[in-house]
Amino acid sequence: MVAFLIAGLIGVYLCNAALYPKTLLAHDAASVQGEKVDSMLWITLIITGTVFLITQIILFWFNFKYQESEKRKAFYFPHNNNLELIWTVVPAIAMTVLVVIGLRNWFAFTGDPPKNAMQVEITGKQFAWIFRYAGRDNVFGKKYYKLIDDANSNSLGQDWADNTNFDDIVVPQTMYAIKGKPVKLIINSRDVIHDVGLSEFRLKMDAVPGTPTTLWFTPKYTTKEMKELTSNPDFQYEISCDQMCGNGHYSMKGVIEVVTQEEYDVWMAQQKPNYYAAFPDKDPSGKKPQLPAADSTKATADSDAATDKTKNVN
Ligand SMILES: [Cu+2]
Repeated sequence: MVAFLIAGLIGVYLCNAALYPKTLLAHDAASVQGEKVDSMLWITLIITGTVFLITQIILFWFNFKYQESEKRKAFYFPHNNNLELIWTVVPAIAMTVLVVIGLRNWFAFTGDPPKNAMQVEITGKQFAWIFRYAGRDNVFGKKYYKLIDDANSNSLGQDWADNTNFDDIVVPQTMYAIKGKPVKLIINSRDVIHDVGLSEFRLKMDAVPGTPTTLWFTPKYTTKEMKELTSNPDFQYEISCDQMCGNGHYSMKGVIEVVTQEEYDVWMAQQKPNYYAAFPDKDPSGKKPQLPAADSTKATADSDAATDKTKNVN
């Protein structure tokens, strides 16, 4: 028993030394909110770790010390109210404190973001992510799932009868966020339940068809800074789908590019409203629109088709 105890504790120490650098805890959270998640995790680990060590040491030591012996007779000790009270009340208080801290953070992350927050709509589908920015008017146009039409540059089902849709920008796979600026994600799904998993930011939220969910956070480091912090030149902020959503689940990866305000402005200025992808003849620049790769098959809907579509919508 004593040998098991010592070998076990040494094993725990060695595993921790070998594997800790590979865990996310080896570098700090990349969002302000993530720091609170980390602190909750550490508090939980310290409380449960301390209890684990004390109880395991006592368990193994007592097994050894009080092993069967001819010279000793067992002491009959069936019940003690004080002991029962202590080991019920102390864990109950500890659990309550942990749950209350967790709930407060949950309501903060899923509640209203600060006024200066930007908003990005993120929609999961089998097996990719689609992002939408509200454009100049700051209003997301109406969507309707029956209008989803990948062949005609309408991967989100934007309702073209609603003119707040005309400036909405739709981008596949990679979204842009700004260092130090809160970003609120409005999370949707086109088909099954997905999950926006943001391990570097220490947050995640399910994407549920028909029920938008939200989450907001403030990125602390740009992608470039994270490459240096993690000493990994290929570092990306990854959105991993954290719900088993079908046979392509493993490949459902999105990217968040965190940049400075200036870099963001440059990027945003290059984006074209999705309306022009769906109706190229309405594009004032007259150039062939740059389309998301997934939709590029259809850049050339002629104007008749475009007019028909508007009628259908109406
Ligand atoms: Cu998924």
